Amino acid sequence: AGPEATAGAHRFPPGFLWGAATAAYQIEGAVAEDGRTPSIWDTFSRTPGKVFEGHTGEVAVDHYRRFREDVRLMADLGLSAYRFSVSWPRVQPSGRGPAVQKGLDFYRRLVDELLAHSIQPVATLYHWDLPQHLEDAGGWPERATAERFAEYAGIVADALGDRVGRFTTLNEPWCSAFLGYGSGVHAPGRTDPVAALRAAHHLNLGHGLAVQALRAGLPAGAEVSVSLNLHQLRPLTAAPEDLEAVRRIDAVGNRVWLGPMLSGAYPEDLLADTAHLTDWSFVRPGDPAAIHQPLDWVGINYYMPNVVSAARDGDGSAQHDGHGNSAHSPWPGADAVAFHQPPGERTAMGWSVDPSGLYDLLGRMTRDYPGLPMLITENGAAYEDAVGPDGTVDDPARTAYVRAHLEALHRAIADGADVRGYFLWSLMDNFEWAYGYAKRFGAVYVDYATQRRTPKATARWYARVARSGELPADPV
Ligand code: PNW
Repeated sequence: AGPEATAGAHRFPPGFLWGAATAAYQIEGAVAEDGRTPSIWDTFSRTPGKVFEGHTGEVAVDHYRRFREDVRLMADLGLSAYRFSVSWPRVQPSGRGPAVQKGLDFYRRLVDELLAHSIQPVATLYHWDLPQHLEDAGGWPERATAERFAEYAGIVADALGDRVGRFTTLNEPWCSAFLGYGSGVHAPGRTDPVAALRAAHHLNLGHGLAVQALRAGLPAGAEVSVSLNLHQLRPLTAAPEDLEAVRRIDAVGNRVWLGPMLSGAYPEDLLADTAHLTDWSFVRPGDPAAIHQPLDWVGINYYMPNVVSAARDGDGSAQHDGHGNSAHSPWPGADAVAFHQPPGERTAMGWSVDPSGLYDLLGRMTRDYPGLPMLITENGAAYEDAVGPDGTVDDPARTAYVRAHLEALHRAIADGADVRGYFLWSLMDNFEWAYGYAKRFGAVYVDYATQRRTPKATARWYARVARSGELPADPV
């Protein structure tokens, strides 16, 4: 069929948000500027052996100083929305007590610049940069951290509520709890399954208390949500033991958040799977109700599906799940499970490229939580980019990845999923956590020696999509 046959075939709903996303520690740098104190990621990245080649976010992409240039790049990309995170230790350096106005002023200036370019801000309160002071007091395994988080949420609501219309509380609490306190591949690098489960509960509680603080402090009509990295799971075979492996990973990967946040209770099977580790007595009687707050939508971060089975002789277990190398599992209570790499295309992260996982995940969410709007708050891919002799960056694999996922998203919407926007991860190359600067997810290439920004071919393609509201008929 010619272009006539397909023109308009992939048109997105009116008002659909076309965005890109970043996170404070991955882009800002300026870690000791204007009263900011260290976060757990400053400490972790300065600890030898934790991050690739000892990279840190000390300079990152210098966004704290270059934000005006970066907002211009967003405008060139045709973005109608931008998702960023607020650095807790920048606005409340000790993790408690009064706010630092200079820190808040940075976000006020950033948001004003966005609004001047007609780009709608979406602010994430917590993208993994816990003030080190709070980790020293016990971190997320302690209840007090959830209470501190709600106070911080109130500060941000007061400071930005007059100009930011959409907030999310936590980014990917699964990573915070289970990579941070379970497998230890993320900050603070602890490897204690009970601490990880306690962290999960106090992240849930922090979310619920923060939603309440945001609602109390924000003008009517402000939208409040959370971003979850839900794991789209496939059994290796239809054998009952492989379906059981899927159930276990779904419990500790997905329903540990979806249950309390959206249904008001922890799943019984999760409590049973982890009963040999903890009796969950850290969950107090009023907690499920505190966590179960109405949300305006749910943010979904999707990169790849996971194929799992019961562990068989000779299988490694948690090493093969794409979550970094650790002898310690990020799946407490689901020990005898193996992760499998399906054949086929992979990104530079080794993550498989499979947009049908996004389609399936959105179908599941639509069935399980009818009427709940969703935003794709992250989706994207790392590839080995290089600046060509003519000064351009050609990244056809990334463009194909994004296009294929947008086609899957379009199909999910056509089949009834209420998805209101899509945020590409990431606006620009940045500090990719344990991988340092070695993995590039950006639509915009950053030369780290000079901080020079160069939009990749994907950026130009995405600008066409964002401006027209539809996928161009030509394949890439
Ligand atoms: C997300 N996993 O991280 C984060 O929200 C971003 O900050 C990050 O840069 C991006 O995805 C790319 O990695 C993840 O192990 C880190 O499944 C690890 C996993 C998932 C998401």
